[in-house]
Amino acid sequence: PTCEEDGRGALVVVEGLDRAGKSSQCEILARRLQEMGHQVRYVRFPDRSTPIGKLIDNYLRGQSQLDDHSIHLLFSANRWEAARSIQEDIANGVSVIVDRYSYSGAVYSAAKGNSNLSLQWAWQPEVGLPRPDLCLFLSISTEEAARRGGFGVERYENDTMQKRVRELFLSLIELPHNDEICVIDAGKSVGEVAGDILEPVLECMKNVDAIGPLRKLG
Ligand code: NYM
Ligand code: MG
Repeated sequence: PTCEEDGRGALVVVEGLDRAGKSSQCEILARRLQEMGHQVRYVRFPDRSTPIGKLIDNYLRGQSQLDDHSIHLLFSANRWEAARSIQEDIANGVSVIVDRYSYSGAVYSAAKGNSNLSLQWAWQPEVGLPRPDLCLFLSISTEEAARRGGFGVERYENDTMQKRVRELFLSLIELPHNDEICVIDAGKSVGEVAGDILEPVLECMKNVDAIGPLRKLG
């Protein structure tokens, strides 16, 4: 039995630093919602499986060099190529859980020390994409993130970058118009964080029909 036979699904985004536990939490969340009878799809960005995603994957693994603006626009294009199917799922009553979205897109590019990409410039290609009904920001200190395992080998996985990313995330989520952002203390245990996430997500899924149709990012 599904609970949203007449209504639309919810668009729920999970954001945060590398090693905040986003992917584990998205998997737990999607499974729990399915067990409760909801229709759910789990999507992650970058989606490395598409032709654009392969360019991104090569870049992140250091196999290619790209201009900062170019790679930024590829990350955004990777979301745009998925936008229609997300919209369709939502309209058909399927809730979509998204692992990283526009906030990561803007913040990581603007955090690059050697580029001059402003947060404002970096946000522009996101305008018009499906707007999340809820964004969960998994908040973790850079020290705790570092304790969870050594840095990976990909670009951006270093201390300086992570510190800047955290600051920019915090400046974004403090903007007054971003009322759909919910900050979660991701320093707790996996089980505790999963519990803390479930509540606002269920609340959001209950309320989406009052929100009306899926909105667009402005
Ligand atoms: N990243 C991710 C960006 O720089 N821009 C984006 O738009 C997105 C979605 O990719 N360090 C960065 C953040 C991560 C890296 O993501 C790979 P993941 O979730 O570690 O696979
Ligand atoms: Mg990562």
